Amino acid sequence: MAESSILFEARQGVARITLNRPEVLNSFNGPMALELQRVLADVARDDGVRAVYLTGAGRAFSAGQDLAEAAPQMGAGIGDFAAHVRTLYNPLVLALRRMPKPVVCAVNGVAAGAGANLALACDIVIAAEEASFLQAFVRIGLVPDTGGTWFLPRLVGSAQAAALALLGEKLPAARAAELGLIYKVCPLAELEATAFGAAKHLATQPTFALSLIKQLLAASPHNSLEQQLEMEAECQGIAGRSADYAEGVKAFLEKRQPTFTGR
Ligand code: T3D
Repeated sequence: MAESSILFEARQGVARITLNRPEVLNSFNGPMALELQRVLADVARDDGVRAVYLTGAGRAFSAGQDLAEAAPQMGAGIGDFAAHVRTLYNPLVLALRRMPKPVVCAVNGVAAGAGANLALACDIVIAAEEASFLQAFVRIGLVPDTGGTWFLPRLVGSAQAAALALLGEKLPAARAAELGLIYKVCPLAELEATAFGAAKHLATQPTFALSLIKQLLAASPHNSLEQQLEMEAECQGIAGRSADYAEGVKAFLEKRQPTFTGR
């Protein structure tokens, strides 16, 4: 039986998701995108999972859309790219952004096209020094999708975003970190320990508060200062009633480490 294009396992409170079509650099065909949508939906609902770890098998993170599937000259190709993007990629971006727990992305190699932008949709992106980011779309006559035109200006400012999207040059991971596109880089040999370690740590933290922090950060670019202050007050009201807050304060006063349950 063919191996699944998405590998999944949950342990120590972390859902480990691996893009698994290494022979085509983990590029996405339809079934793979739909399978990732299904796994993300399951993970979002599973209270036993308190952090998500996303990476790629082999030497790449993901080369984006499988161009053999998309090519018009090969069979039917993809008739309606707009519908294709709406049904396959947009739900993936929204699932990652709305995930009520942190998502750590370990970029193990090249991340191109939709693959690059899926990484940028994650909360914390750690890349191997050997990895790179490539807005490959323009090289084949397409526009950035999968949230690229939303994430890039917000992460690196409009001047860098324009150059990345229009030139389609390969951006080495170290430069991506310098620009603020990603959190940090580390040697490939340390990527698993660093990024999975971060996910394991997050899985022990106050998941409910982490989810509220994600909501606050997501709302921030659209809010005035007054609106954001109000939203912070509202979220603090909710967080202040959580079991994890009670435990956090109790542990502090008792001079011990807290045991958060995510509630
Ligand atoms: O609805 C829609 O379809 C529109 C949505 C679009 C979303 C998008 O993501 S558009 C952008 C699609 N992606 C690309 O244009 C990137 C294409 N790939 C590359 O530019 C290069 O492969 C890389 C820069 C990513 C890596 O280069 P390199 O030299 O390390 O590897 P390679 O030799 O080019 O690739 C290795 C193999 O993977 C090769 O196959 P082979 O020769 O060993 O049999 C290559 O054909 C295959 N591969 C790489 N990328 C893709 C791919 N096969 C299918 N689709 C790919 N995207």
